[in-house]
Amino acid sequence: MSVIKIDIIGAPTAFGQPKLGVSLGPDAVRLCGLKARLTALGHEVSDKGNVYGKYRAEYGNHSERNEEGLMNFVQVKDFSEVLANTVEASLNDKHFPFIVGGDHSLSIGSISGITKKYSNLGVLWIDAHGDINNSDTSPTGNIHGMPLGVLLGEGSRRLVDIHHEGAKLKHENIVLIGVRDLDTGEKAYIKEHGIKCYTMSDVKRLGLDAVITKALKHLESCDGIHLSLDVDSLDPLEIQGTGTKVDGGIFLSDMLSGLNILSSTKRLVSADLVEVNPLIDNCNETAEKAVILSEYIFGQSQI
Ligand code: HAR
Ligand code: MN
Ligand code: MN
Ligand code: MN
Repeated sequence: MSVIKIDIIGAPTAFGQPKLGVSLGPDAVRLCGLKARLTALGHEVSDKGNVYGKYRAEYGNHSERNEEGLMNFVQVKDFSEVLANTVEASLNDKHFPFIVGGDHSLSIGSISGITKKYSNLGVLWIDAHGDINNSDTSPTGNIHGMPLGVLLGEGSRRLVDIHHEGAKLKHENIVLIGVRDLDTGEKAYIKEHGIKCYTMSDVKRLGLDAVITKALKHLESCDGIHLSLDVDSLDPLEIQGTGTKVDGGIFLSDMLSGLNILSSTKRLVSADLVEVNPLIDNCNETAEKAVILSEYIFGQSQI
């Protein structure tokens, strides 16, 4: 197995959603031995610590809505800029940025950093949700429901232009997997732009292995692949510690098999692992499972 120079980047933001505790996700995952367990696979792992902007989610959510209807806009924008710089620096060192969250709004920052280097980036978005709202379609104003929308150049200009101007991703370079809770505006947007989307029904019908294989084929011409893995893609029977659980998800054993296929292609250049919230968990089990997911992202296999 080839050695990967992994930078663990803690992204303790909670400003993209209203629940307390998701900013503690990176440390909850560290406590389960993330660095040691990835090192044990033979990789060179460096823990870069947590990224902080001007605001600390641990001191409470502000829950301020701006004139575009965006919650905690100032905090999310600030955090995204800092995270994008950190991620870009990691890629400049020729390392693999592994961003551990934190709520899913962090992908605005991580992917903005990555696309400075990979201009034709492919993204596998594994999630119960589409996260493809924008300031016009969002029913909540919570930015963790909008990262893909923002990265595609939709909605608030000030979010879209984070780190470098304009859209960071192309519609044809995104594949959604495991979705089962889409808002009306998201469904319309996905249809209108022909975005590749494997819903939970597709995953049940085809199997996750086949879905991942098809997704990789779809992203064949991309210059790199980023995995954005929301733990709420997993079934709530197995994952308690996350803020927006949706029944009927992917089971851990299936996910590990799918990740195994993904990691063996060696096309991944970066990854986010998001929405671990230890305050609504059962004895840190979700963080433990997040570490198991991480092991498979980086090439653990059953033999
Ligand atoms: N679609 C809803 C919204 O936009 C809920 C989004 C929930 N998102 C996450 N991330 N948990 O996937 O508000
Ligand atoms: Mn180095
Ligand atoms: Mn998400
Ligand atoms: Mn989700």
